[in-house]
Amino acid sequence: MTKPRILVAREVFPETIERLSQHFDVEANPGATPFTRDELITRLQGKAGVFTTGSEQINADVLAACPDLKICANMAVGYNNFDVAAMTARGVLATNAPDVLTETTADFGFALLMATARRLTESEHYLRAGKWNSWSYDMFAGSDIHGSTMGIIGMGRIGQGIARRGAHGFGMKVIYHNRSRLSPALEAECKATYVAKEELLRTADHVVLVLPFTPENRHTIGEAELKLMKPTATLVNIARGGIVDDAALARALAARQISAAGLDVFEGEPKVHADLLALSNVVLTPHIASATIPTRLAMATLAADNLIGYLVHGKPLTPINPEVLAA
Ligand code: 8YV
Repeated sequence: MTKPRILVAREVFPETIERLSQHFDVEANPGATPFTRDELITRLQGKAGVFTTGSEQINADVLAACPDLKICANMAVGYNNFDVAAMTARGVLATNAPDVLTETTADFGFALLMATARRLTESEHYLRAGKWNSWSYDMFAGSDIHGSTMGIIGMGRIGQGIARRGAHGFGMKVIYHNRSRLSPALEAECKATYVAKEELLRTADHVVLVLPFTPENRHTIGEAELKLMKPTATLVNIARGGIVDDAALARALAARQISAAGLDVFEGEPKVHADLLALSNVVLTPHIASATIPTRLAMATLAADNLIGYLVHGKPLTPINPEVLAA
């Protein structure tokens, strides 16, 4: 029996390719760069499935040009690179990779918060540049984590992980804003209090963004929201580029309207706004919140198992549009 043909759009672990090759005729991206849109379409001809990352845009045009495609399996929990409505309309299944990255990503959110509040990278650059000559009472004085108020916008699994770390590990007061309130039991477990977005922005010492990107969430934090924040506050974005208006943030940081920011995601990444690059009160990392080897392997394995689950057994593990299965 001939095996179904699939495309792996980005370089991944050899063991993931091996796992997929047991069931499929696999074409893998041989290089480290993403395919262009046209290249992706060319390589998807005759393919029943594609293993994607956040780099591949799967929209109505791509789907129309790839009539053999039955499933797109994202190696990411976020799936704003998928036009899910267009996929559902064409009967193409979409899957993501939730849960396996929750704790690793929450660890990183906390690391970025601490690095930002305690000016870790700025002070390291100073030391490496040979500028450290003596002690001074306010040298790189930052803001406290313990005992402070953390405001989390987006209280899904990762937001809850950050809340637990803050409340249980650092004695922080945790407030949150989300589309819907958590159950009383979950609120108690996370020691988190639901508040309106404006109240969160006005009262939090540290604002952490962990919400998914949707067109409605674009610029959740812009000029008006930054004006509400305390001048001593820090802002951390581990969600998606576009949730923050990066140009407005750069202006607010330059004017010390807020104290500092920690950003793992950017509008138009991998490009980063030149005004952010020029500032010292911002910690910048290249979208690495889920980047530990065990977690990235678990994400790749889940994406692979979704392809195997659907194309071989008719049962994907984590479908985004399960209505395709019922059709
Ligand atoms: C991925 C992510 O590394 O899971 C997500 O949503 O943002 C990251 O963990 C990235 O999207 C590559 O797929």
